[in-house]
Amino acid sequence: RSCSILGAPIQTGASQPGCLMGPASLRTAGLGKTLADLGWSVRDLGDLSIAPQQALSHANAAIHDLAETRAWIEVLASAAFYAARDHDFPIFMGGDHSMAAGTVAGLARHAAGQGRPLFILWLDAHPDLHTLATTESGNLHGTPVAYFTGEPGFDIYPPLSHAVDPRNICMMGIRSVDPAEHELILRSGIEVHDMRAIDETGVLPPLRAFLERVRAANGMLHLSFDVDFLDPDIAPAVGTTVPGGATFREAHLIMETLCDSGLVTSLDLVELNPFLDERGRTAKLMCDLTASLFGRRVLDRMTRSY
Ligand code: DIR
Ligand code: MN
Ligand code: MN
Ligand code: MN
Repeated sequence: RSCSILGAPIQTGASQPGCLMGPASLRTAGLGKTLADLGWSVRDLGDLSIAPQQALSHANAAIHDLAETRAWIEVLASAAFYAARDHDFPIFMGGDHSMAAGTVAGLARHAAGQGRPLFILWLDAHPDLHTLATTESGNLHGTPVAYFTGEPGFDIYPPLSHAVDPRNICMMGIRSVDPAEHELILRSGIEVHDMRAIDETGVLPPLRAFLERVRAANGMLHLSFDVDFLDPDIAPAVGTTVPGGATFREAHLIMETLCDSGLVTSLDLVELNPFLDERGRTAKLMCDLTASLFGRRVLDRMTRSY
């Protein structure tokens, strides 16, 4: 089977610079070779870029870098559509999480063309459910889910050709939710398993139930993986760490179970900020988790010191 890796060095949606280096860091950690060693035919499509932008202003004065982020979303939506058309399994290397507004928009268009629904597994400390009106930080990485589910108030983002049904989204690892996001979760019907729920049940029961829904609907499944889903003790290289995240084994078990299901069709690896890392350990961990998703088994795992 073929996979592609595509870099999106976008950092304008984040609170601090550094995600720009995410794709280079994942390549340096050996993402392409890791997947090739697992038997995949890997195509590196290089990095996307945007042209210089004229500033855009918005009624919500907290918002920063709107023009650049909008341009990235537009470029990514098109690139994701073609990557999904041309490869069995596209991987999008971020870059901050605002890029998911683009990747998911493009993947939703591709899925609609296949006559299949798109499901999203969102692994994150945050639900990223702000609209442009509700974001208080002005960091647009807090907005992609509201955008791609078709919430109003995104007139300045690229027009969305196909919205994702909120009932087709499952979030795990959530532990930092702003009041406006909480309200939208309750209203939208997004399935949210916060860290307390995971403490109580473990990751498998909710994950298996969601995968059954995807299978029953013959859905395509996109995994959007924010580094801050993981506990900061094992993954420090992210600008918005939140204590109490997923453990090493919880994260690998999710990837292994997703691999067994055969249902995942695309992946975002986002929010890696190598400037905050300790000798590349977070990049290596993200590579190893991707390896579990792509078929590496515990007994095959190479010895690596974190
Ligand atoms: C917060 C943090 N909800 C915001 N969001 C983050 O800025 O809107 N998302 N860090 O990944
Ligand atoms: Mn395809
Ligand atoms: Mn996020
Ligand atoms: Mn997050």
